[in-house]
Amino acid sequence: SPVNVAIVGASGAVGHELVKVLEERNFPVGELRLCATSRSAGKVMSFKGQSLTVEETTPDSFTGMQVALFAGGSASKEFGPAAVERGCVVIDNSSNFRLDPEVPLVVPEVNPGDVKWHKGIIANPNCSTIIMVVALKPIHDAAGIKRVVVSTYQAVSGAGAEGIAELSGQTGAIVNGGEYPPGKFPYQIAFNLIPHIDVFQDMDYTKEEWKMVKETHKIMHDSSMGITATTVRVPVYRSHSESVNIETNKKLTAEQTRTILAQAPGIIVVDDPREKKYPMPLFCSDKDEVFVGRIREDNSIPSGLNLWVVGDQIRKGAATNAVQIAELLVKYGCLQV
Ligand code: 2RA
Repeated sequence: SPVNVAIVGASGAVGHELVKVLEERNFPVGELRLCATSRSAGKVMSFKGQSLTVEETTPDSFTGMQVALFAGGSASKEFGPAAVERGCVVIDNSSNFRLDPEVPLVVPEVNPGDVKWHKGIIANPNCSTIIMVVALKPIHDAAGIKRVVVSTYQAVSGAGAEGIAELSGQTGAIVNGGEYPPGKFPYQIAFNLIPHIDVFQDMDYTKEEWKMVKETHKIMHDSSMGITATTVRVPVYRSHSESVNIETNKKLTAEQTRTILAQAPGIIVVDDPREKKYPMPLFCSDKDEVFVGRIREDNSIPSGLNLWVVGDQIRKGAATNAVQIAELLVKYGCLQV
């Protein structure tokens, strides 16, 4: 039976993608209500050929809705409880509730069963975490992961539509001998890399780096896994890439790893170095899957692997994962009728 869905933050980059993914995956939407701040109210968006006007979010936006998809920011703190009180299941893409022990943190390919114990709110993990754990899970199941060393190459759209505007405006200005001061990023991002995403925290790691550690532990139900991350912003429009070094308990050959990953849900292996085939952000954007290539044994340790993992962070890293969680709620009969 059809499900009434509210999207909060509908007019932003993730909001647009949520609408698109609901349509593409043919989610059984009954009524779709698009909500945002007063600044974006009145904008018109389209869903399945229908024009829908964005309204300002109020507690009553959730009356009669069964699922509320929150695109990000502080809105879920402000309106999440009101949505839950009105019988909605909240799927929240912000970091507000991710580490709350009362809130499941779900990647459907990894821990789908966790949606079943929700108490009204389900959190969608951080984009770089989602992309990594989809690739880690089948390896963990097959060989047990002891330790992960990850370095990310994160696209500017991870910082929203303004990140894209800054990269394109700055690139154009610099190529033409002009200037374009940094705004969204701490330094010039055109023709540069910035090893700094989100704020610095404990031990001089950034919040983005801690998210990759703590969220992975929660999603994988294994806080003994050693994880260390360096997260870097790169001048790419869309799709995050990650160099992932893995130490396993049981030795896996590159060939075994390739087979395991190729059979795993949500993964496409692109790994034929002789034919110059490996995943790249340019070719992984607008796709729902996580792409893995450059699969190699790391023979500096008894059982080590290197992977290159790429995923569209607005799709699988945000909107697609959220819609997949909604699909699980339908499948498990977790929604109020
Ligand atoms: C980024 N991970 O790429 C963030 C977005 N949530 O900036």
